[in-house]
Amino acid sequence: GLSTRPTRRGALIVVEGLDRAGKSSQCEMLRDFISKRGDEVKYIRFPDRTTAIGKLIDSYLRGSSHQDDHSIHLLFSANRWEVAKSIEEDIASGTTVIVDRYSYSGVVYSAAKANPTLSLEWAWQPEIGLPRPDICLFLSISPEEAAKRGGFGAERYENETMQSRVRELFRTIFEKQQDVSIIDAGKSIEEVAQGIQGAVSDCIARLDATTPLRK
Ligand code: T5A
Ligand code: NA
Repeated sequence: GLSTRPTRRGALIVVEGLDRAGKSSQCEMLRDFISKRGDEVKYIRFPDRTTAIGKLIDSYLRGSSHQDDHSIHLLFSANRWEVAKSIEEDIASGTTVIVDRYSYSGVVYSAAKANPTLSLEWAWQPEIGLPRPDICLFLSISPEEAAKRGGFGAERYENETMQSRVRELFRTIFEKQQDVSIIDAGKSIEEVAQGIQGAVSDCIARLDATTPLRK
């Protein structure tokens, strides 16, 4: 008919992984891949350092300001909530949204601090109700491979202690999590992209207009 309503909603695709796993490079390639299929697509990333909340996070990550562990955790979460509605609207109108880091980074980096009152369970609470990804691609890389991609930068969390705790916690949560594709991110950029494209194509093929976006 003449309806402009899409026959299929967009997909919510999350890319997660350790520092230097290649998330941003792969998100850009995935955006081009989906666009070439003829689908509408958007690429967003967290933290979004451009908003008022994002500026507080940016200052904290650069080491220019201090925040209580719980407080910064809630700011990272709030930084997702402030765009949750627009993600839902995009998905409903047929646009696929690729998200570079999401709740999984949120809970893992905070819980990795080993603060006795900041457990994984505590960290999950403010994430409950956010749009849930249709697929999460976890880019897995060994510390040796990651090290080949350059040394740590100056930002908070870019040190061996944090990174090894983060690696352990990602493993813990992704063992129990469904809808996660673990991708060997130690391969060439092209090989990694192909693995991601296969997993995403399968996911999109399973979606239609009646598949609800979960929370
Ligand atoms: N954080 C984040 C929280 O604590 N809570 C939260 O809720 C959230 C959302 C900033 C920090 O915030 C924390 C986590 C982080 O510590 P960020 O801004 O996303 O998060 O981090 P970035 O520093 O931007 O990203 P990464 O360092 O993690 O890098 P990427 O995106 O994984 O990797 P990318 O694509 O930039 O590639 C890195 C280098 O490797 C090369 C690239 O060319 C590049 O030089 N490369 C490859 N080389 C060889 N083979 C391949 N397959 C390669 N793929 C990429
Ligand atoms: Na990145």
